[in-house]
Amino acid sequence: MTKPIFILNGPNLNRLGTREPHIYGTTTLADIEAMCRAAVPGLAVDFRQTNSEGELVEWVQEAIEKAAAVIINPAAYSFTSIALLDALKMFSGPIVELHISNIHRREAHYHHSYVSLAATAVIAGLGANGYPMAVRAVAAILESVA
Ligand code: DHK
Repeated sequence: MTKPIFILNGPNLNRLGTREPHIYGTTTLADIEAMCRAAVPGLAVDFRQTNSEGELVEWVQEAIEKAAAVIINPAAYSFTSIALLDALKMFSGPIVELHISNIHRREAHYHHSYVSLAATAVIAGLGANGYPMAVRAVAAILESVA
């Protein structure tokens, strides 16, 4: 696979490790990046985080030409951003939406994700382990269509 998988992370995920550990655990984003890079040996991974909605939209636009697949934890923008949904709708490859926590078991404002309307699949509630699982799932999808 020549094109990398883009793994995009939204707002406040740079604080993982100390941020509400009873919900998000103590695994840092750097740990998660290492888990993703180790998940499928030889698979190219482009791992990024931003607190900016506009930058997340620009990265999804960049993925249209440059990525084989997108794994995205949009964090709070999942529930607010039609701009992010519109950008993801332009991406033709597999899209896995990922949440560390089970958003459907949390407060009501976390129950409706716009991003899910463009996602191939959604992973929620598996903690940091959801990330390497998403990488393996995406690799299997890409293998099956190769
Ligand atoms: C992360 C966030 O920052 C929240 O806004 C979401 C998501 C859940 C997560 O579980 O990874 O609600």
